[in-house]
Amino acid sequence: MVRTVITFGTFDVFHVGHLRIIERAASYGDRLVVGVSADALNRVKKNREPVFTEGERLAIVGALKAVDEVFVEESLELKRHYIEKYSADVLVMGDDWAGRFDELTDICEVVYLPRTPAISTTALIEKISNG
Ligand code: C2G
Repeated sequence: MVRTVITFGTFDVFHVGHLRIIERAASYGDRLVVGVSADALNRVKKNREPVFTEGERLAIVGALKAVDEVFVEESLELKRHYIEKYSADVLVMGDDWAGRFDELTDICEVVYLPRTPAISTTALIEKISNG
């Protein structure tokens, strides 16, 4: 039996914290599916335009060795639907979301992994714009 892992994120201005969570997520199974937030979802969630478009973010995440399949995550409320659609056995999320998806434990395992310290898209945008 193939064990499928699913994870979600915006993955804007792709950095090593993103890479590490994707690689750790992949280690929980045989196949990793990643939901990449739509531009519209990102506007609602973070109140800003992503630096890279959803097409670009999908291409970057989809090219990673650890990733088998990518799709556009249209809404935060559709996790159950995506887990069923991709037959995921495990949902992996960063611990900034700890506890938020526990209601899904009736259909899959839910794992929260610690974030990589001291790096974020927001900090990178600030660093780049301040020169
Ligand atoms: N991450 C991490 N370490 C960092 C930064 C991010 O481990 N230093 C993880 C986050 O915890 C998340 C993933 O990388 O699991 C993607 O991060 P974001 O792009 O910030 O994702 P977010 O906007 O939180 O989207 O449905 C849930 C959302 O789509 C998650």
